[in-house]
This record gives sequence, C-alpha cells and structure tokens, in this order.
Amino acid sequence: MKNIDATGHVTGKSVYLDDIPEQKGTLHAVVLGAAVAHGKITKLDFTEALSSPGVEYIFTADDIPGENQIGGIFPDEPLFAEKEVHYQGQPIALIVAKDEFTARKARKLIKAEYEEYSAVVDPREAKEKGLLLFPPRTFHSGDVEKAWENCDYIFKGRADTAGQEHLYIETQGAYVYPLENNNLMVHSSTQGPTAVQKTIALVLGLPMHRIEVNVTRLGGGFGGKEDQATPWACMAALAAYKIHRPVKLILQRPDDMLMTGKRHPYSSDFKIGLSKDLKILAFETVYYQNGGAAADLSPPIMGRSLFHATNSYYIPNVKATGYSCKTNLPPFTAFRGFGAPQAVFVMEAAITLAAEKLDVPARIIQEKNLIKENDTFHYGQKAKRVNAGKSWQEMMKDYGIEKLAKEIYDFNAAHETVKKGLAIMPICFGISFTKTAMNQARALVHIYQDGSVGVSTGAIEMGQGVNTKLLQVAAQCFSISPGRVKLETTNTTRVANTSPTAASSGADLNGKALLNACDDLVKRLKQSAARMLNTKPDDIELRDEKIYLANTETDITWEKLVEYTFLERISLSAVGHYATPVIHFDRTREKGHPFAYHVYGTAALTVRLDCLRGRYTFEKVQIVHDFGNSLNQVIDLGQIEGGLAQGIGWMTLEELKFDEKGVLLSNSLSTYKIPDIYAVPETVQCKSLVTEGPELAILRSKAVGEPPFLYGIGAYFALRNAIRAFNPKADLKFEAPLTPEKVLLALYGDDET
Ligand code: MTE
Ligand code: LUZ
Ligand code: MOS
Repeated sequence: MKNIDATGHVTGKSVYLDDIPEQKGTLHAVVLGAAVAHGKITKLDFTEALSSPGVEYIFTADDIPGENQIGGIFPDEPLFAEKEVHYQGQPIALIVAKDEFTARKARKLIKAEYEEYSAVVDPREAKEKGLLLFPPRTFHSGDVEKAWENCDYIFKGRADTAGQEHLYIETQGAYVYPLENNNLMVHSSTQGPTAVQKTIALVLGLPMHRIEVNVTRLGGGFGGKEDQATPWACMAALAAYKIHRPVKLILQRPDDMLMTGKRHPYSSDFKIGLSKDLKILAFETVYYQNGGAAADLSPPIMGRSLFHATNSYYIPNVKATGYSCKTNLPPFTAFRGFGAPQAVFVMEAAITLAAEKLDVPARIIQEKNLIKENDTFHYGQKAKRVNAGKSWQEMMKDYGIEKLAKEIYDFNAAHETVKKGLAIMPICFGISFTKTAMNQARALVHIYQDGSVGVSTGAIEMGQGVNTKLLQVAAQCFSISPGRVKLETTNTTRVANTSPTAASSGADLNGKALLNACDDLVKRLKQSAARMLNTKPDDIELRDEKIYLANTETDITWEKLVEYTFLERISLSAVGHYATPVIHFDRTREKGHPFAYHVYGTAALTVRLDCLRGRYTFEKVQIVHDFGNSLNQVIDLGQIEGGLAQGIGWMTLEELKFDEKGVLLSNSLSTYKIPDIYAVPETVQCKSLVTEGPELAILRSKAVGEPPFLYGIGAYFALRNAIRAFNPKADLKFEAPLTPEKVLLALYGDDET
C-alpha cells in the first residue's frame, strides 16, 4: 500500500495551511519580537506604524479579554510580554494589516526600547543561581553509593549536546475566521488541536465549544508543533475575534527560527563503574537541561531523559537526576525523541570513555550489558519480549560486523590521510506518553449509504504516514478495498479532547480507537446479514467485499449489506474509544509500568574521514530494527531513513548557537547547516527483526516515529573512532555536534597541551 499522500506531495497538490483559499477581507499579521533576551520594556510606540496605510490594528497584552497565559503544563508563559522580556524574539505585539508586506513594513516603524538586564544562557550557571523551572527529579535503583565499592573500574566525565532546529518545511502558522455569533474557525498547523482549542478559549475567555480547530496535514512537525503551534493560533484568533475579520499569521523562516523553541541543549555529568569482566555495576548521572525562559514541555521531556538514562542496558545500580534550568533563551520544546536522545548520548559517552581507558572496543562493553528478558528497568518496569540482544546478534551476524571491523582496522593501517571509524548503536525506546492519562484516543466512523467510509480520528498527518496506516486499519477491519475509505481532516468538533499526535503513539492510540469503532460497526452489519440470511451473526464473515455464510460466499455484497442495514434503521456511524491498558506510574516512588512496550534495534555506522580536510562521509549504516508486524513497510522504512538522517544532522552538522547575551547567531539556513544529500549515508540497509509484535501495538505493528532518531547518535562515536585512528592523542570532548571544524581541530590537536 502506497502512502495515500504520495501523488499529492510530488505533484504539489497536497493542501497545507497556506493553500487554504482565503476568504474575502482576509487580513495578514506579523509578530513583533523582543530585540533583547532579558530586560524591561521602557518604550513601545506604535504611532508611526499605526498611521502607515493598510495597517488595521496592533494587538498587545492589553487587548486580551481572557488570560494572557499559554503555559500548557505550568502557567508561566504569557502570550504577549507585558513589562519584561525573557528571551530574544519573545512576542510583544501583533501587527495586522491588509497584506503581509504592509504588516512587515509597519513592524519596522515600531519604536521599542529596553533597559537591558544580564542574561543567563548556560544551564549550569542557571542552576548555580538557583534558576530552576521546576524542582529537580531523581530516579533510583539499587544502591549506587554502595555499588562503587564493588567496582574494579570507575570513570567520570561530562557530556554535552546542543539544541536542534526542527526545520519542518512548513513554518508555524494559523488562519482564523469568525463564524456565526463570533464563534471561531481555526486552521492551525498543529500536532495538538485540542491544546490550541483550549488555549484560545482561555485567552479569549470563551468556552471551548466556541472554537473549532481543523487540521488537514502538516508539512512536518517533529515535535515542534506539539506545544508551540499554540501561540500563533491564539494571536490570529485574538485578532479575528476582536475585529471580526479573517486573519492569517504564518511565520517567515527567520521569525520561526528566532521565536520558536528547539530541542533542549543538555550538559551532563556521569560516573560509571564496571567489574573486571566489564559488567556495568553502577551508573550515576546529572542532567542540566537548558529549558529556556518558560517550562513549556520541559517537565515530561526531563522525565523521558530519566526513563532513558540507561538506553538498552541493564544496570543494577542507577541514580539519575535532572535539573531543568531557566535561561534567557526561547522555551525549548519537544523534538523527536523527547529528551531520550540527550540521555542516550550520555550513556554511550560513559561506555565509550570506559572502553577507551581500558583499551577495548566499546562494542564489547555494550554487548555484555544489553538488557535481557525479565531484567527490571531502573524505573521498575520488567522488561518483556526484549529484542536488544536479538537485534544486536542479528546485526553482527547478517552484516558480518566483526569482519567489517577487521577490514576497517586494516584500511586504517594502510592509509595515512584517510581513516575509517565504526560505531555500534543499540537503541531502546519506551512507547506511551509517560503521563498515563494522555494515553487515550477516539475515532468517529461513518459508513455512507453507498458503502464508502469516512474516518475521523485525533491523529495529525505530518508526513509520517499515519493517515495511510489508519486507512489500512479500517479497510482491513471491514475487509473492503482501501479505495472505499477516506481519511477526514482532524477536527475538534468531530473528535474532541485529543492528545497531541506525539510520543510515536499516533497510529497505536488512534488506530486502536478506530478499530474499536469499526468492530462495533462490523457487529451491527453481521447482525443484519444474519437477519437477511436467517442465521446467527457468528456464522457471518465479511471477506473481500462479500458476505460469507459458514465459509461459503453468498450473493450479498458489502454495498447490499450496507444498504439493507440502513433500511433496517440501524446506525451506520460509530464512535470508538481506546485507553492503553496495563500502564501506570507512581510519581512519589518514581516506579511503575509506564510503557505499553519498548522498541529495540541496533545499527552499525561506518564513516570515512578525510584527515587533510576534516571532511567525512558516512559510508554505510546497517540496521536491524524491531518493527513488530509492520502495517506498511515502505512508510516504516521512510521513518527509519528520516530519523537516522535527522540524528546524524544533530550529531555532526547542526550547530545551534547563541551568544552570551542570548542572541541567536545561527539564525538562518546560511549559518545553521542541516543535512543535505551529501550528509546522508551512501548506503542504508535496514532489516526487519522477525517478531510477532506486541498486542498493545496497532495490529502488532510497532510505533516507529521517534526511535530511529537514536541510531544517528552513533555518528558521533563512529567519527570519534576515525579521528582517534589518525590522532590517538586527539583532544576530544564528549560534545556534539562534532562539526567538520571541530573534527579538523581534533585531528591536529593534542590533549596534553
Ligand atoms: N515524520 C515526518 N515525515 N514528519 C514529522 O513531523 N514527526 C516525528 C515522527 N516522524 C515526524 C515524522 C515525531 S516527533 C513523532 S512523535 C511521530 O512521527 C508522530 O507520529 P506517529 O505517532 O504517528 O508515529
Ligand atoms: N509528549 C508528551 C511526548 O507529552 N509525553 C511524552 O511522553 C512524549 N514522548 C515523546 C514525545 N512527545
Ligand atoms: Mo514527537 S517529539 O513526540 O512530536
């Protein structure tokens, strides 16, 4: 089954926010952001801007009829800054004009002045000053303090990862118009339509039922639109509500890069203890998460870091602590992996440090410590249907990795200025929102009189192919041709109270809810078929658009049955609900069973480094991945390739930089390098681990959205190995990204000096 959006995407016919036909009288808006990262607003003069032709209105906090508050978890973030600003680009006002160009010109005419305060941009400095967004959190297992005494080797280190721009191709935006009685229709490029609806209601002081949010699809989200699509929709809604006109607000790329949050930079300390036979006995880590100026999604992101502190290893004694530090940077937010990649980098750094000090390949330590069936994760969940070892062994065997390692060793001995590096990257990712209550979904299914089917769920299509998977679920359940099923837009009036499409669980949660609705309808259809054929529903089967009685084809078709059922006055519509069973978590003890299941896999990454220029190419990445029983192998492979490329970019190219005053330096695509066709591996091989797949995954097809991002982390370690093959004394910090510039310096640097 092809992705149903494939033709639309390649012909440019798919509809995104900016393609929605504009209503007559539509106005356009741009946002005025703070020029400084920290300070008091001393002057804000709109006189000249307002008098320029075509400018309709300029909105500030004073115009808000409800609350000036958009914080989703903690109420710590205003929609518009009032007296003080806390990061560069923080929204202060919204300029609304007859077209975007006019609004943009007027923005330049606003006179804003600030009394600048000193800015904090470093999370460790923030922690020293007591600037925390919320109290720290610690996960424990075993007894780390005692365990150190039994360790033969103990190593300590520090690991740092930078932030990351989402760079969804479609920037943030919303288009809002008033309906009858000044109710609002909101088109938003959001992963969380209910969050948008709820926050607009709060800002405007209206009940949620007056706000309808509709989403056709996103041109990418990657977590950047889980929480941070909301402010732009609120601003457009405020303007539309106040002046009764349609208002469109779409951020241009530089505004998007300046004003929105990104992946959290982390700075971390670690301590690892091993026995003589290289078993990891104890691991202790402290994460300093750079949270930016408001909490946003930092609490659950820190949570997911703590859950993934040990990656795919079993360690009996663990202590992991997370500080979420308040800085004068934009509030950092969800990004594919949601805090897990930062933690996994620290774990891999610790193993690598131990391996280098003990002069053994890291893969020896990695393999010895992989989590096994019935081991307990440090948060109390018993590991079941573990595929860590299985994917590792299959990868080593099927791709001949020991032979590859030998070839690389020989290659390096034979070549002076070109070196190769190999890294093995095992992954383990827990599936479910870590907040148990969020693991629920609903679906609405209509079978029309002609036998065609309309499906609405809370899932947002953002390129990951969730609509195609949901369509497959409905078609399979009814046993009809996929062509009879249509995926409707995601709309809060049709499906309410949705969780965001995130945590890789969009297909699982919405698919299960959809399956429940379809099963309900199948039951009704079987009952009416039984009446038609004078038999029991249990003898009826729907198969390939035909009705079978006791395994024998009848002359009743899907269409006939639908028509008959309608004439019998039986409802052909159903609502399905799903809530993940089994999962629970106790926040006071930090123990429980938070995940429906885990996704495992192993990758081998080979890099070739030009030691004269510091340039490198990833030759091949060889993966064995745990898809369960994949619903759609082409889509799932696309997720592997995309996640991997995004992870490699984070580790090697993308250097998010702010200066000491909190000013964004990497503020455009000329100063922020993203992966291109030359940055992706020359070859990506991906094999599917043959497993039955867990019951809690949709039709046993495991979630695949975020986990493969983690494979990219191996890029840092492969590159590190290549550098050390050239210069064993290289001054190499565990600091990502390892950009070509840093690689070149390391090739000729010396850690003794
Ligand atoms: N793939 C594409 N093409 N575009 C995206 O924005 N987002 C990722 C992943 N894959 C994304 C993507 C993220 S962060 C998540 S959580 C999942 O898709 C969400 O979709 P799912 O739950 O349906 O897997
Ligand atoms: N969002 C969220 C997420 O609210 N909770 C999560 O656990 C999560 N995990 C990954 C991505 N988004
Ligand atoms: Mo993905 S970070 O859960 O949107």
